[in-house]
Amino acid sequence: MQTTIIETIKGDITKIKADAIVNAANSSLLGGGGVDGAIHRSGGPAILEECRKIVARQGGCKTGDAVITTAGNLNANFVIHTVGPVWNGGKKNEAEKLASCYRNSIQLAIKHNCKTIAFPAISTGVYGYPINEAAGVAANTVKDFILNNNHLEKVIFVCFGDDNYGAICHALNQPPIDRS
Ligand code: AR6
Repeated sequence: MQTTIIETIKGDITKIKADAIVNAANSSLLGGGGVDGAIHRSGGPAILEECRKIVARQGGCKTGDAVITTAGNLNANFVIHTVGPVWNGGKKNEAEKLASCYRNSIQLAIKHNCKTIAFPAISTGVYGYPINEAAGVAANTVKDFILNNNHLEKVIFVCFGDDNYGAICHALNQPPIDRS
């Protein structure tokens, strides 16, 4: 049985080559700051155009859900837009909602025959999810998923900063690599 590789890198997700890259969007799907802004800026207007069509059809995207669009000019075939939970102290099902983001994004990628998917650290920016807790949810959810599913070749965690990178390496039990 083929096994899925989990790779952790420090960098900008808009530069990553993967079948699908994931966007930490908001429920309006109409763009924002952070990684969302970066993806729309680099990918160009085709992404927003498709987001608008999805909004017209289904009225946005709920927390924990995911939708898929073209990746426009990016080095990917698709952008999967998922909406992470806003951190609210941890007692509002934030962990379950964050886990749903990872699961639903992977399921959507597989449905579209993707073999590689790249994730940013969903919810850890504007939405305020503590970095270590978020890394634990991300690592465990992806590990659980690929234990019972062999459709993906590679899952890439793309960390913008050292803190996120260290947290995800720790959560995955992978030694951090210093490429500086
Ligand atoms: N590549 C990889 N990671 C990035 C990049 C990048 N180019 N830019 C930022 N990050 P955030 P959220 C990291 O705030 O917390 C938006 O306005 C960043 O360092 O982008 O889920 C949306 O429209 C952080 O670790 O997303 C929503 O309104 C992580 O990506 C809201 O923010 C997520 O930070 C969503 O908030």
